[in-house]
Amino acid sequence: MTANSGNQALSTNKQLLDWVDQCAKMTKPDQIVWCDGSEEEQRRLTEIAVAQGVLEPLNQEKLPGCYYSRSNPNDVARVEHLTFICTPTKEEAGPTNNWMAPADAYKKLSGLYDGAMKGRTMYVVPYVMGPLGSSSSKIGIELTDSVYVVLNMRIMTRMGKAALQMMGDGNEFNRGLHSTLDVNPERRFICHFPQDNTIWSVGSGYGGNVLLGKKCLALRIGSYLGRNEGWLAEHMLILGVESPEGEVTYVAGAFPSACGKTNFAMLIPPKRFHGWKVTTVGDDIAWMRVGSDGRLWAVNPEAGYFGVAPGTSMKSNPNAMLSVRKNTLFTNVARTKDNDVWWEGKDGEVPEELTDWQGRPWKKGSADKAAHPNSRFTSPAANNPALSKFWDDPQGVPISAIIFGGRRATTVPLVVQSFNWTHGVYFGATMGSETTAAATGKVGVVRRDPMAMLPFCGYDMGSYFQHWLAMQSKIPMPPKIFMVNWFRQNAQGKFVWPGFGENMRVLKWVIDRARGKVGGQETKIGWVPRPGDLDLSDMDISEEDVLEATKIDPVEWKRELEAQGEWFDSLGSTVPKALRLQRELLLERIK
Ligand code: GTP
Ligand code: SPV
Ligand code: MN
Repeated sequence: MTANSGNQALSTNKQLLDWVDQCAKMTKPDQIVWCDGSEEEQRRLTEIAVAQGVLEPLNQEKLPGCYYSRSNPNDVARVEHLTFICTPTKEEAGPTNNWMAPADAYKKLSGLYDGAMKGRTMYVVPYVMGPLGSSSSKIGIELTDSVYVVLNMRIMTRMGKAALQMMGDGNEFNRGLHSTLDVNPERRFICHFPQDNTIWSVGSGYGGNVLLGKKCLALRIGSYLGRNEGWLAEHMLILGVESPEGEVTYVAGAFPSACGKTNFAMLIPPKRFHGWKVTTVGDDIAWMRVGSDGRLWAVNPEAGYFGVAPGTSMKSNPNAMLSVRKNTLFTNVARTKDNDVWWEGKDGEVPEELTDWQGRPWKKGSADKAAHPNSRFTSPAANNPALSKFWDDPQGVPISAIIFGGRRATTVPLVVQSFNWTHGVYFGATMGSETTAAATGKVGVVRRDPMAMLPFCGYDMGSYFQHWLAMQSKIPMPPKIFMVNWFRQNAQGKFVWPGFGENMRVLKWVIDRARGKVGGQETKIGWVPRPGDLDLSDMDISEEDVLEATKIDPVEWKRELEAQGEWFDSLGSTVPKALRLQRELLLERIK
């Protein structure tokens, strides 16, 4: 590529031009290319990516418009230990985030950015998070030297001219700078400057580290903006449940990474629920604001799915399988002889021979996984057969229920409804996942992941809980809050609840409760379905497993509440008194 062969700036916004110029002076790219988001551009960039070996075409007959990418084996997931919140004080970032002083972070990363784009192209990627024309949406510009990032951002966000139009001459946009550098973990940092609406990412080329609109802007910076502006930026799926009569109820749900959001958002109800339909609004992130009608309204800031491939099959998630048949980028999955994709848990026979995610020959029966466990597909929302009519609606959808779900082998029952908003916030604040017998010596150790936001909250966790509590007074008609657990295990380590499509049975109770259509039974930890309330007909599950899945064991719960107290202690003095009081009340009840 020749020097100065870039294109004309697509904006006359002075602040934007100055900032791009500043970043170019520091990183010294050979050329600057402004992205317009057009199909022509996508074709051109795809050709460049193929020529560079960044993308490889897959079998175009089976998978039209699909390409394959392999990341550096040292760069296969988000790096929480290298992710920093750079607020003026450490207290603002709180005890659960890594912190660097802004001046130190800018200095350190400036050193790494110096000349980092020599011999490379700097792409200027304008994008909108949220529906175009929505007052909830936010604009970002990502400067990146990775054509892979550009092509992924084009699927995951509303990318191109529309963002520049929305921005006009304004100065309110997120400034994201990304350089892949030499993909060395020693020189990898993901730094957030909430006060400056700025993100600096170096040394990675993968997922949430580099698709800056996603976790960095929509959650870490988003949560900070949400607190200041009175809304919620959450790691939540959004789905609609449509009854045979056509009544639609919207539900948002927080589950930690790789704990089932995409699966739940695309759920296909079992035969028993003939006439019922679940539609997807979003599978990972929800931005929620109070509407003029007093309800909580949610938009999905994203435009695509960056979904976990392993475990995805026509049995577990048909809508995801149908979504990845065209115009999809696959990263770190395995490949078949005829250039199709494969991963553990995909339908059909395990192929005799594959090329694994590192490009090595792989044979059936090998102890190594052929696809990386965090291998992913990037596909446009428009591909999803279950896509909600309202997924792109500037107003969003009104949320009737919020579900918090951890991955708990013990203690937490299939479903519980909170007594009230504060108790519901308590559910979210204390959720987590348990290490299982698979990890020696650590059975039953719970890693808390409040609201599934532990790696994504851009400020102090106790203050975030306080923001959640304070939202109550702003929402005249708040959603009901539930806690679920699809992952309870029996003594043999087997999941007692079949999950996936069968989760519809729980979802049905949740929406009926939210609409006041069904009763419940009060227990010491919340409301649960009465015997018979949960529709278990035509289901392949033993009575014993149902009991195990729904059991509330006072001994386990006493231990749990004590552990929750230690969790709050670890978060320090900003944990709201109301949540500590909530714990004491629950402990009194359980004793
Ligand atoms: P991120 O994209 O990382 O935020 O993940 P996610 O929350 O969208 O998780 P996803 O839906 O991709 O699910 C990840 C894995 O969880 C799947 O491969 C399944 O193995 C498992 N899983 C999802 N739903 C269920 C369920 O209902 N029951 C059980 N037992 N496992 C599930
Ligand atoms: C998650 O880890 O929750 C993801 C994947 O959704 S990433 O975009 O890499 O954060
Ligand atoms: Mn996620």
